[in-house]
Amino acid sequence: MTDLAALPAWDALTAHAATLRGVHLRTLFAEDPDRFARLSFAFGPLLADYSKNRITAETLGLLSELAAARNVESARAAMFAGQRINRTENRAVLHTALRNRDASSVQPLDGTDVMPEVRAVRDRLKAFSEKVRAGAWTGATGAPIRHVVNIGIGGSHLGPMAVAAALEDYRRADISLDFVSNPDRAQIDDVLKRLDPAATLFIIASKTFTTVETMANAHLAKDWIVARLGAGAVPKHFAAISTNVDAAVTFGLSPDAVFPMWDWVGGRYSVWSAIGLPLIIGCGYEVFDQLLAGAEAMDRHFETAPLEQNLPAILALIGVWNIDHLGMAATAILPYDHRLRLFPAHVQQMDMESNGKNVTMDGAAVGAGTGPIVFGGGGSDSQHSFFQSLHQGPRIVPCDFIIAARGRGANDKSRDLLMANALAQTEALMKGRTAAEVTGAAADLVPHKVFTGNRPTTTLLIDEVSAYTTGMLIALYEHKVFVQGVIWGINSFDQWGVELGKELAKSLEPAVSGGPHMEKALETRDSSTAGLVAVYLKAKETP
Ligand code: G6Q
Repeated sequence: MTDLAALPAWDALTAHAATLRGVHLRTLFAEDPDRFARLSFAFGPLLADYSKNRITAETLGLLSELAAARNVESARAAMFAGQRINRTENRAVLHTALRNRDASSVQPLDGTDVMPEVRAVRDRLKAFSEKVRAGAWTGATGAPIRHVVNIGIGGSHLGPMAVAAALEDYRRADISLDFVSNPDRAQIDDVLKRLDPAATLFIIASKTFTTVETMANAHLAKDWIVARLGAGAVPKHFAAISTNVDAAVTFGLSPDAVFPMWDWVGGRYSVWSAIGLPLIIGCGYEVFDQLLAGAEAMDRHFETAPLEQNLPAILALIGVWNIDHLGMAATAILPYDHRLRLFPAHVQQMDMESNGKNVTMDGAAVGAGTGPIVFGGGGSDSQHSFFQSLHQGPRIVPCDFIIAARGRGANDKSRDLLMANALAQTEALMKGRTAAEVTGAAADLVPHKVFTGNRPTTTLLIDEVSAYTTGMLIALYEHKVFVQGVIWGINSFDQWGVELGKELAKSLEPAVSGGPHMEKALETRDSSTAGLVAVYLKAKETP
């Protein structure tokens, strides 16, 4: 693979960035009254305004040349065709098949169509969730299910949890939904003390069914059921989603309540699979289907639109420009909508786990900044905490503002307040405030009240937070991350950093538990790690 720096398009972008360095966004807006119209994009219920980025028509032209030089279109085709583009794990990447709702569509993988299996699992999810919702799948005592607890972590947790928050207005009020991920038993204990065991269904969500945090919580939940309802109750109070169906059955689950997933779905891309079961029970299959429909619409757009009119590609290329040519290493995701408050955590995992890499597919150094540091939070709350740094900090952080024009339910003044605040922030970050514009301040205070502005933002305005727009938004970010990975030449679909954590924790466990193998487990450890283990062992003995 050609080095990025050796590409004429990369050089041209570097030179172009130098010419734009002294140009303020205020000037770009003043010079072009049509800037918003030219640099925004409407797609169904979503409008993306990227005009408040430090770009011109020339920037977008050069970025298109970069995309052509990196063969983004053929990489996109390879993903949709089910090629094994996750080369380090020799896997295809087919989360798009999971939201393919066209009854006649075919998704070949190594010569076999995966769609019949996908449809069969959807049918099973629908039937199972309907039984639970109708009270036909009961607990062991015959009580209807009134509490669902998802036990998972990472990709088996963040996606469904973020979507559950987004779809709160669709959820049945008489079935509570909790998400447990932390092996600190304080979390599961806090949840369990509110629940009636006879009416509780646990969903063990684990692609591998070996993740230690998830398995520890699954065993705590099982012990809790067994202690209260007896061992025979387990099959009625547990469901599971895994590629490791045998392990789930061995755990004690009824085969009817085990739903498969496939190695061609990455954890962070799996909310569309059976991992969506808590959502389906909470909201009903039709709502889940609308989530898939929104994502499917984004897929068709991404798959077919030329890159210059392709929203995920445009946002991806602007991101590369900000990171690599303007030197902005982070990005903030700021939903001004309570329902989307967990969206930043999901995007954070999706982006940082996918593109937080420094070698190309060929194992060479990327030679550029890759995936940004992603953080964020609900816009209104964040405005009263870390926004100070976004406005006046020395590091410029491009921000995505996400706003819904309507609330589902109450369309009162609160919506206007959200909108006014979000737009005011994007305006302030763009314009800043010069010393001459500071009024009524003593001279020594003026520098404190000056804002440089020229800070890039993108605004995503949706009509409302529906299942459909939630699906669209998530798929938009997934494809954006994909395009960026292609530009950097990295594999966005492995996660060796996560695997490392899993391995290391396993090797340290004998040391921290102070068992007979402690000394062996500490033999090769550095003095800091060994020292901390020693202090820990002493502290845990102290009453
Ligand atoms: C996601 C990652 C990671 C994974 C968790 C849970 O893409 O691979 O976050 O989802 O480690 O893994 P299991 O689902 O196998 O328990």
